[in-house]
Amino acid sequence: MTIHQIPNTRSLDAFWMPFTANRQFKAEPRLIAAAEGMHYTTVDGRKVIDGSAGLWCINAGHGRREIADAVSRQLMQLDYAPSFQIGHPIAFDFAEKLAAVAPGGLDRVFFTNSGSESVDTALKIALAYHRAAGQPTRTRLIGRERGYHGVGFGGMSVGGMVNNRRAFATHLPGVDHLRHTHDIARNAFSRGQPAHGAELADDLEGLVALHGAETIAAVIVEPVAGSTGVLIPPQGYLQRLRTLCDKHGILLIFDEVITGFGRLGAPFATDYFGVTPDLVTSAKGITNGTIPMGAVFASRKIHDALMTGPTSQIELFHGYTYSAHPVACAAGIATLEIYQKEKLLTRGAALTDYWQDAMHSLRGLPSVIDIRAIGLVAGIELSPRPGAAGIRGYDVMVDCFNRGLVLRNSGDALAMSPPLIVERSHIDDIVAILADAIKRAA
Ligand code: PXG
Ligand code: PLP
Repeated sequence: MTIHQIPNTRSLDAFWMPFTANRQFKAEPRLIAAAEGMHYTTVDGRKVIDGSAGLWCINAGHGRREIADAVSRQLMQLDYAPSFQIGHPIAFDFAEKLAAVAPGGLDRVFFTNSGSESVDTALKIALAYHRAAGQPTRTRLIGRERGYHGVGFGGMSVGGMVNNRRAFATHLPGVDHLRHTHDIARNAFSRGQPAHGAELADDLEGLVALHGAETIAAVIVEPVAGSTGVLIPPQGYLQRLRTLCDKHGILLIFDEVITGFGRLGAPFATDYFGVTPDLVTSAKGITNGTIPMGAVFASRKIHDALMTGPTSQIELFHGYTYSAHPVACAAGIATLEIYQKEKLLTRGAALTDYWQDAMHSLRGLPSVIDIRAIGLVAGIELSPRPGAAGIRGYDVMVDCFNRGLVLRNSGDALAMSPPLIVERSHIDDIVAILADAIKRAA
């Protein structure tokens, strides 16, 4: 299958790669040496278009000088200072700037270092909130099938990706799941939000009837599920979930690690869908992927409920050594400035029709059983080879890499989320390479 063998002189043995088939990769490595704008350069000098914005994180494109300069200045001015009982100004500055673009006005910001940490933080805030608000029996957490919420024990437990769960027998107790909303039989080849499936939100009524509302702390969902192949919420689904959470006193958490910072053509999915949760998790695009960072956005209702008791008391016993790392804050401020100057948080809205048309032009190619796109993200689902689920998707991913395109495959679903600086000509390149690869993998 592979047409391109990378000359490799270094040992690949020591690095145990994350979420990778290590032995397969090391037998035929794909190595990237540099990046600029919309493109990577491989170690052997080939230009490859970045169709997935790194891992959904390089929203302003690669090699942004403004971020590099801000990071370099910050390293020499204040490389590190703690945020436990001592502070540094840039953390407060960055939080204020984030509060100004906060999803749904959730303007209290808790810093983490990744999406997984943001998820575990949000789940813990939800539990602490109910305890502070006099409802300590609300400890149950509800996730959704085919959800991805990172790899911590909390996120894994509420997540619904089977492979991420089954090797690790121990999960949080008291977790339940809504059914996922993916329904090719009714919704294949929908443009934007599919028509059918809002009633799946009523699963929450069933769980309330089963467990009792007084035991349920929070529901966490991705507004658009990314990692499991770009699953777009049916029309009315998120609104219904919000209504049911309100009815039963349950907090709603949107995991916007992927959808945050402009992916849908609005600053956050919260803004795009006009549904405001109680907590929003983010990471990735917050620093344009340059320095690891994440943030949880909380409503004032939640934040203020915890600001009670003696003022000498630590209100939330939670935090990371690197929460609000000054270098990450510097990268984040420079990133927000680029987003604002280049209007990247809403740029996708003007391109979304072109993007939709381009993706839907692949309809009719062999093995393509569904295409779904929203904002600047798309999922293309291929039929599995008989008895070999996921192999066709993997083959297309490798073939694309060899011919100049990076995309992600989740089994036989291909996912694309280009940097938000993408131009029409790049979209044309992406579709051309992808169409060829899909034909070859037929
Ligand atoms: N929540 C969501 C919705 C995510 O998409 C996380 C939490 C965890 O974030 P960290 O920073 O801990 O990885 C994610 C991460 C892929 C892919 O190709 C997706 C993610 C990460 C790596 C690969 O689908 N999403
Ligand atoms: N493990 C040990 C032994 C530690 O001392 C710490 C932090 O002080 C941690 C884990 C947590 O590390 P972090 O704050 O970077 O998440």
